[in-house]
Amino acid sequence: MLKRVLIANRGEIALRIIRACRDLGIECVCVFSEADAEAPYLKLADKAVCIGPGPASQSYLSIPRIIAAAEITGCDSIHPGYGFLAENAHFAEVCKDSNFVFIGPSHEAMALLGDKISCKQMARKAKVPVFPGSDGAIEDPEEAIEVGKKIGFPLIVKAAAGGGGRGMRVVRTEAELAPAIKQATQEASAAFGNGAVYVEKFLEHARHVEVQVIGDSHGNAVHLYERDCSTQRRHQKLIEEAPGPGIDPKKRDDVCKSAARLIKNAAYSGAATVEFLMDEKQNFYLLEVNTRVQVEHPVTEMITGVDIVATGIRVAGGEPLPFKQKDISINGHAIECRINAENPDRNFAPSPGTIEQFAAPGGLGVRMDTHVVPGYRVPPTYDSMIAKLIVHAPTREACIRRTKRALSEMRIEPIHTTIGLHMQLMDNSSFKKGGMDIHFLERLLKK
Ligand code: MV4
Repeated sequence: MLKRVLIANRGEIALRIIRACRDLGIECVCVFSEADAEAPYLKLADKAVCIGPGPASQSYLSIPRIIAAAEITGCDSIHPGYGFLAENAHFAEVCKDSNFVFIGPSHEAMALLGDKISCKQMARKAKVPVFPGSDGAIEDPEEAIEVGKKIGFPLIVKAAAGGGGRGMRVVRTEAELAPAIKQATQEASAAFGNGAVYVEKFLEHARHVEVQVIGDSHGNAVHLYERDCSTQRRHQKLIEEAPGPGIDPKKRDDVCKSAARLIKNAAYSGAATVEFLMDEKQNFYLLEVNTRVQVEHPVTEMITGVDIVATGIRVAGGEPLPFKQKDISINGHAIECRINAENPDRNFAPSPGTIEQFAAPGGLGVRMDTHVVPGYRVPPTYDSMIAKLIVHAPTREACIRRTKRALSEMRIEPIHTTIGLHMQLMDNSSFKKGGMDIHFLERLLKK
């Protein structure tokens, strides 16, 4: 059992982890940068330690400073949250070598699944559907041309070390293929220090369906059903929901079991998300595995009743999963709206500043995960997400109505936010029908 967790993150997810530690009766220490020195959630931790100046490279991304903070405060474990160092296998290894439990997978499992080429190989072995394409890394553009001849265009070139939309290139003709591979290789070497690239069939119209999974160190792996995250702009999700609207129960079973099989085969411990693209016929193909707790984990918590963050902490401490697959079922529907300090009318330009008026919605089925309080100053230094509204109801229709009700109760002023856009989306006919694909929001914003 873990006794004291160092929280190596900030904002709403730091608060989410503080709450999980409190619920488990575990102590927690939160790090902070000079830009977050006044943040109110720090008072809710047992202790808070300043680890450096605002820029993340000198604070939340500094491995020596975080390890030093854990040592000084007598922590036995480190929770990375999401973003920053959460998917850095070197950091996970340094934690272990410094005798701290990393709350997440082993660095080996993280590296295996974090590399998209080895992840795809693992998936093939586990009989998880992947896009047709090159067997592994492309050594010579000729190989990719052969793939193109065999499976046809369009293709997509992806970097093994990429992810979340970074290091990708769509190729529509054979002539474009060799230059695209050359460029992608150069960019990937410069950006990730790993120039390995691969090609696969490019799917034009698809939904983003991802499966929440969790494993323990005793070989157990359970899925917590899927989320639909198709409503996104430039790879930034805006709305997530669970379960995925319109997914056939047979397909659901198939995609969720595939995800659980993959992490079981990888001997994975902790929470993970297995991302898929799903076409109109509900065929699905693996995209990548996120080896961390995700921003949108609350919608899954609402429909399953599982505390994903607390469970991740318990399995990191060596406990077996406290539930079996048969104990997990879907109850109702949940929608998450990301509230960002951005101006949708100015191309989503960041809108930092002091929040003078702040009113959070409430009532049955309404959850706000936020570190914001009245008078909070949103620093310009970090990600613009300031709150997540999570709404639960018996059906999707009731959930949309309740989300509108909650959005209408919410007040965040005078900064610009995405609240108005969410209100518009809840009234959008395509959204109401559940007919979104990954290009839906960008199409809508062009109009
Ligand atoms: C694809 C794809 C189409 N075909 N792979 C983008 C993020 C990264 N996780 C993978 N991505 C994509 N991979 C094949 N074979 C389309 C995308 C994609 C996308 C995926 C999920 C959510 C939004 C997206 C937006 C544009 C492209």
